[in-house]
Amino acid sequence: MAAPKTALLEDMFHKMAVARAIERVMMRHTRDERFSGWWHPGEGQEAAPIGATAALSREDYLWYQGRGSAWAIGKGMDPLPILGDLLGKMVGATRGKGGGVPHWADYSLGIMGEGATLGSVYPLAAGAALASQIRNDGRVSLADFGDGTASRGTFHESMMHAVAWKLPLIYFCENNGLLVGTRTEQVSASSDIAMLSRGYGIPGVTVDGQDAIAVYEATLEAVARARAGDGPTLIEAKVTRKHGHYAGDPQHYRDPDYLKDYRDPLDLLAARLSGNAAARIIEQADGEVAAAYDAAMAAPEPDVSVIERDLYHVA
Ligand SMILES: Cc1ncc(C[n+]2csc(CCOP(=O)(O)OP(=O)(O)O)c2C)c(N)n1
Repeated sequence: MAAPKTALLEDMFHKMAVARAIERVMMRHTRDERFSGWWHPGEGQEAAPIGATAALSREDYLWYQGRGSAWAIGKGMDPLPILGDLLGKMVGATRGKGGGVPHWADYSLGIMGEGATLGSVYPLAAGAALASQIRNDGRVSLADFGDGTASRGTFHESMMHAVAWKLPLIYFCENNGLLVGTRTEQVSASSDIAMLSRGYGIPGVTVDGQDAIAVYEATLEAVARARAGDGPTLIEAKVTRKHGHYAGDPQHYRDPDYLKDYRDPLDLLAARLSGNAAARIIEQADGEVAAAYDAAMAAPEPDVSVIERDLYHVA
């Protein structure tokens, strides 16, 4: 496979730096007791979403699970609608209805929303993949989930049909080894999620989830397979959850030295950029996020006009 071009590497790095800056804003905002919602930190896990979404086209469908903001950033969302939702403002992607939890969606970018009820992403993504297959529109669906969520029945139920019908679908697991404070091997027959693919006869790919380029290349192959009509791929990105399950989590369940082998995904990608590109991009990203935060803070609260928007109704 040809090495990714400089413009792509810089774009991925920029998106990772934006997601990282949002992390800092949200951690600070939570510490200052100004945040009424729940922030599930994604720091350290940015390479997996950014590498994976770089391999998707704008039209492809994404369902994400909701740690950090990098899936939405990777798929093309700006920081303002993200922060706007977290802060419960009209400028948010759902006009503040997320109210502090990540429910960003933008159908024009293929961002179909978060699977906050864990395991909901699989049948939704499989349904969209089935629609794409019927319409023959060439779109691929990606369902992002955590290792804990691989144990949901919906994983297997959707997989049965997705494999039988060769749906253009990617099962993308971010395996950080933890579900809240429980280690995966305490509650699951296997902590290697990729091997679940064996029962279904599809490729199960394990990739270094700290390395955005490795994730990008693995996802490109899965996308090509899906578009060619060869069906689903299961990708398992091994990642590190740097912080607690939620901002403020005291993490009594972890050894104090759990980060001794930590490799930061931004550092790994920065090493592939030339000159002062990394420093320049970080400064730019920090400025963009600071401006978006100020704009979101200054924006109006949702008013009653949004109450009935985005709801289904039967006429
Ligand atoms: C059906 C359902 N059960 C429980 C929860 C509460 N919950 C939120 S995140 C989480 C842990 C998920 O672990 P994992 O899938 O490994 O993702 P991670 O948090 O590690 O990114 C749980 C149990 C939920 N949101 N939905």
